[in-house]
Amino acid sequence: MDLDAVTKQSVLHAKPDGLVLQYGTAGFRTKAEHLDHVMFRMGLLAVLRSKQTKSTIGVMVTASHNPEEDNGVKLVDPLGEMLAASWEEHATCLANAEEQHLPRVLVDISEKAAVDLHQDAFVVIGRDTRPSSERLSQSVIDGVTVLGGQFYDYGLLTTPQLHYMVFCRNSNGQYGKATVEGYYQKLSSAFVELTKQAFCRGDDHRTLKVDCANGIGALKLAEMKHYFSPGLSVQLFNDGTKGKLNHLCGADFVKSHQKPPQGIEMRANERCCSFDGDADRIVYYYHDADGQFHLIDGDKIATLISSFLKELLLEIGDGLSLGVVQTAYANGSSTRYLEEVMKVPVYCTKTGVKHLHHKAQEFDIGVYFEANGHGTVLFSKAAETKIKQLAKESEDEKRKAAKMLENIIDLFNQTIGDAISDMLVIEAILALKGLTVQQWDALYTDLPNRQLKVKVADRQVISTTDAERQVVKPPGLQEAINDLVKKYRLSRAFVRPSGTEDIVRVYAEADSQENTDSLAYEVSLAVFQLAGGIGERPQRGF
Ligand code: 16G
Ligand code: MG
Repeated sequence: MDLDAVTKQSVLHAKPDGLVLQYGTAGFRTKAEHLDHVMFRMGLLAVLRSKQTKSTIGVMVTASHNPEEDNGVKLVDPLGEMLAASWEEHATCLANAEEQHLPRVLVDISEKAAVDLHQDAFVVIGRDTRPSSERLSQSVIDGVTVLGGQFYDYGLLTTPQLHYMVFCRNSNGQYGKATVEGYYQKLSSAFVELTKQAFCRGDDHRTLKVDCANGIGALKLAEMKHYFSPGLSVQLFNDGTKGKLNHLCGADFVKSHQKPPQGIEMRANERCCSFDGDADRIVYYYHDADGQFHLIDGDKIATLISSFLKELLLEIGDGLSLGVVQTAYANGSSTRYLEEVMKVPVYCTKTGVKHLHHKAQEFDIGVYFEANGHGTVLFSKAAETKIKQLAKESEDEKRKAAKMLENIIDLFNQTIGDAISDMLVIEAILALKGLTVQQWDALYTDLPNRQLKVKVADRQVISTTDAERQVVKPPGLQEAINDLVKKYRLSRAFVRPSGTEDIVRVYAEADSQENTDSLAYEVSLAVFQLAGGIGERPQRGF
């Protein structure tokens, strides 16, 4: 390591005095103007991680659903997964080191992680459409270069596309070709193959309206849509030509406000969906004939997908295990439906894709979705091998099911939730089952729910256990929540410190919206009183 060169370059990417940032649930995220030094340093870190793993590492510049003025960065590990937890700590140390300590911190990390400094390093870089992203990705490149790493800059990519590229490169192309074209081809040929039956039945031309959050998803879907037409035609809205990124649109807006985005024309009973700003989240929705809005969130997506998979698994009858992974935010009705009606085992993990992803890896086929629309399906190597074998050898009906599963394996992005890939799977299932969006929605009825935020002096005073469903500290808070929950029917509530904002989140569910809102308010008040609330007290009726 040429530490003198690092010191010299680092001056050009100086850290603002006193700024402390943490590698959170999905990397660093804050106002773009504070991130130049972080980007440079993540370039340095990616080189060390690449040397240590002897693999290609990814760096993605995006702040997902956050406002356009923000930005962020996350590293992608060799198998296309999120960065390992021990390296998140290294990332935080490196980002916060004062200029004069930078060389020492680099040496420390290399020693602690036993990095072989003679090893070559290769880093691939992607970025979203934010105005600041191009400049910030140049700072990543500066960091990579000064430590002697090689790089390839993909330029504009969705987050899941970058994850895909990393995995392709580290699997010697076995997972697919590490180009945007390769991504389009892999997904669309699996889609076309899977839907052949449905589309030749005559219910061909299907249309879907997609709100692209004025983000990168619009560019990529516009390039890709010719690959899967005429079976499916997608109409893009909020494609970035007029509106602002994530402003009054996108999956996060639709899910949290439970209303349609601006800038989309919805007619009664038309199927619509929204991506978030970096296209790793998707939610569906529609207006019924009475003009009422219906949201189909990640829970209902997981239900549709797992019931389809379960049918195929019964058909091939090979004892492959299927499990569904959710978080505490999953609507109680979805969990009940999965467990009691579908008889599928359901597990709950902490919030954040990496937690769900790791749990899902325990099954032959692991379906994971957060209610907010992050999710995918993972197939174990053993399951994949078995399915491929059955698709070649077994008798007719079995083979048909195995072939479908084979296409589904290719269609799901196995590295991380991917709005484009999820959308294609959902569209394929709806077409094959001949389901309308209303029929899908009617699988179960969501319990009324409410999410609120509470400001406290230090959100770390709250610690939780049981996949964030129980508070351990401060004392008395869990007991207070228990007493409040008892007042209502079909009720549930939990609180957790946010991993991305300086607030505590409150979630409540009950038999009616009125009761849910009361419960959410009362729990917020308990947090405010017992966990050091600041500013205005929570108000009833918000
Ligand atoms: C991040 C996570 C998302 C999670 C959210 C929770 C990834 C890629 N993203 O956006 O999964 O739902 O954080 O935010 O892991 P919160 O901690 O502020 O509630
Ligand atoms: Mg996102």
